[in-house]
Amino acid sequence: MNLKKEDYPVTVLYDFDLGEFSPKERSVARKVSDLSPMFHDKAATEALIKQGDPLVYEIFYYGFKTSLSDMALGTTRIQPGKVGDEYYMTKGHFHAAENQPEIYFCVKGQGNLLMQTIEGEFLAERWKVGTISHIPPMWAHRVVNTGNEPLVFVASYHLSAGHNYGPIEEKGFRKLLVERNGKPEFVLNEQWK
Ligand code: S6P
Ligand code: ZN
Repeated sequence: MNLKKEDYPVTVLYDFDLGEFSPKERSVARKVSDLSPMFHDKAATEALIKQGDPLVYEIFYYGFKTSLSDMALGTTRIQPGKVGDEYYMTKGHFHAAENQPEIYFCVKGQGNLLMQTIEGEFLAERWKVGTISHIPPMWAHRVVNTGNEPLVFVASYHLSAGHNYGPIEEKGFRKLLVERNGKPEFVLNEQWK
């Protein structure tokens, strides 16, 4: 076997307080403006963007690419907050490769994992620290932070899974998670038809 540099094992350290890997590899930050098609209250979205466009979440990830594999590890840290009455959340996506699953592991905070098929079958899992969810192929996935502290989760997936954001940008998930009387509540998303 002719080993290349990328074929050697890699070990990283996960910082539970920060919700980040060390050393850091790549990171992506998403602000309210990056999610403007997603939040249902367009006036509240515009107002927040004008007030400084706050950070909603960051993604840190390692693509452990070798000559034969592309297993990846990501961690996502969603800030607490709302746009209007709707809690901060990830954009949500299908995988571009239709046979690709994913595992999510909640390590900080609380919230919900929303999942949906292209036909519109909808499922939500309540999350607390320690919850591990398997997302089968063909299910779109989004995480919503309903708590008062950052929600952090670790994801394991293949880089070649890719992302397909189109259907979610267009009409979202069937249900929205909004605050009613100080508590999270699901309401029907009128954009979903
Ligand atoms: C990748 C995996 C996560 C998300 C991340 C942000 O398959 O599901 O790393 O990319 O949580 O979510 P989104 O919807 O903005 O990509
Ligand atoms: Zn994914």
